[in-house]
Parts: sequence; C-alpha cells; structure tokens
Amino acid sequence: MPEDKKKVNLFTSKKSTWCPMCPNFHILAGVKKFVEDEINSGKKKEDFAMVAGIGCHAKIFDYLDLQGLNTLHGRVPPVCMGLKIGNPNINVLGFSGDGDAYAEGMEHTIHAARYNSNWKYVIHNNQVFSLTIGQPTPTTEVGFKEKTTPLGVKMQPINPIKLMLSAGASFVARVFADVKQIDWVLKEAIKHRGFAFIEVLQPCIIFHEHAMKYKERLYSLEESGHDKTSMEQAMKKADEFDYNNANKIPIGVFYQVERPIFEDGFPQLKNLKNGLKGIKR
Ligand SMILES: Cc1ncc(C[n+]2csc(CCOP(=O)(O)OP(=O)(O)O)c2C)c(N)n1
Repeated sequence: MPEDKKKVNLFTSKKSTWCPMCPNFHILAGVKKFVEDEINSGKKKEDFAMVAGIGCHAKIFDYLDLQGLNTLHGRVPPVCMGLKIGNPNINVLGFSGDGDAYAEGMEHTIHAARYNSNWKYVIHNNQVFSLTIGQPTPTTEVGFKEKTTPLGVKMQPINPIKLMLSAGASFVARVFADVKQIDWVLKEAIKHRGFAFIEVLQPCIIFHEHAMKYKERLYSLEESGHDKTSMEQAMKKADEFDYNNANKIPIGVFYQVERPIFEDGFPQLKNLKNGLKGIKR
C-alpha cells in the first residue's frame, strides 16, 4: 500500500457513548471504510460533508471526522439540500434514526425523495426512539410493549421502502448494519446521480433486541435476479417484509432509475459546479 494511503484518518478523539456491541459501530465502520476508499481513489476529505439529526444514531457525527452539521430533530433532509445548493461539488451524507426520519422528519423525508437532490440518506432503523429509552416509532411492530405502551402498539407500522418508492425516490435500498453491506451500498449510492434512500436495519440491543434475529432472514435482491429498474417488482419486494411478519427480508437495491436532479433546474448551480470563478457578479 502506498505510504499516503495509510494517512487517511476519519476517527475523532471523542469517547463513544454508544452501548458496547451496538450495531451503530458497524455502520460507523462501514461509512468510514467507504469514505477512506473514496479518498484513496482521488477524492479529498473536504469533498465530503455529513449531517446528522438527534438520537443515538446522530452520535456518528461525533465519531467521524468530517465537516458538516448536527442539526435539529427531523431536519436532516433540508440541511443536506442546503449544503448541496451552497456547494454542489461536495458529497453530502445524511444520517437519521427511524424516529428522526419517519416521525419528527417525515414530511422532509417525503419531499427529499420528490426533489431528487444529489445527496445520500442513511436511516439507522432500530424501530424505537432509543436515546429517549425505547418508545415506539412509526416502524415499530404491532404488539410491541414498553413503559409508555403497556397495552402494546396498536397501529400498523409504515413501510418506508414503499413510501419512498411512491414519493419518487430514484434510488431505494435496504441493508443490515454490517460493515461490508454499508460500504457496498454507499459505493452503489455514490455512483447514482440523485437522491439515494438507504434504510439500515440496526437492531437496538437494549430496547428492541429481538430484531437481531433479522440477520437469519436476510436474502440478497441482487442474487435473486431482482430487476431494480422495475417499479412493479420493487413494490412487490417491498411488500415482503412489513416489520410484523416472519418472512424473509430482502436486502440490496430495490429500485434505481435516472431522472433529472433538483440541481439541474438551476443554471446558477451549474456555474457553481465550475467553482466560484464560474459565478458572474
Ligand atoms: C423536536 C424534538 N422532539 C423530541 C425530542 C426528544 N428526542 C431526543 S432523541 C429522541 C429519539 C430519537 O430517536 P431516533 O431518531 O429513532 O434515533 P435513535 O435514538 O433510535 O438512534 C427524541 C424523541 C427532541 N430532541 N426534539
């Protein structure tokens, strides 16, 4: 390995307050591997920016040495879009929990899919509000009990994959919180010109630990001959797992299509693409 390849260091000196063995460590390691590989193949650290919301997931902001913003609860998408509009040259990675993206930030998540701005959104879906100690979110299964829901959750969970497909997302994927899967899906997403929605199944080992069993039910969309350009097939695959049933869980890219990105509609941003010198004042 050339000497300069060893120099990329994205870890910070912040002490981790994630629970020991939390799958968030795998997400962090996967993102780190992805960014390091990108830097080793020619990009600079300054070519990346990250945005995180509020929750356990958001601590990734403290543990990854990238520029960006730790924003308000549920407000990751507008901040990512703002960064992209301010500097279309940077690669923006957004990180939310399922509470952040599907409860407090649901409207922003839907519009992010619709706008198709060229940034990538990673959802750490542990099916609970973990930082506030385990209350149900829009993806918690029916029957789940904890202190605030002693009678069990009554409402059906949403299906984020179907929701994103319906909202117009041009790249929709799901993986498990595994270093290789995260690294792989981000490498696929960065090649995609447009908004990329990536749901990561990230079982909370304290408040939703039975989701660890999902690991035994995963199967790869790529290896099963799935046609990711077909909306019909994507919808069918999205229906297979609804957080309530015991079906096998498809992982990989459900859907990918190219369509104009938000930034294409603004000539001013094209000039910015050429650097600040491209701007007429
Ligand atoms: C507007 C707002 N509402 C509620 C809270 C309280 N709060 C802080 S963290 C959190 C839970 C976050 O859950 P999630 O986004 O799923 O992330 P996790 O902790 O599970 O990673 C909540 C509700 C807040 N900080 N701001």
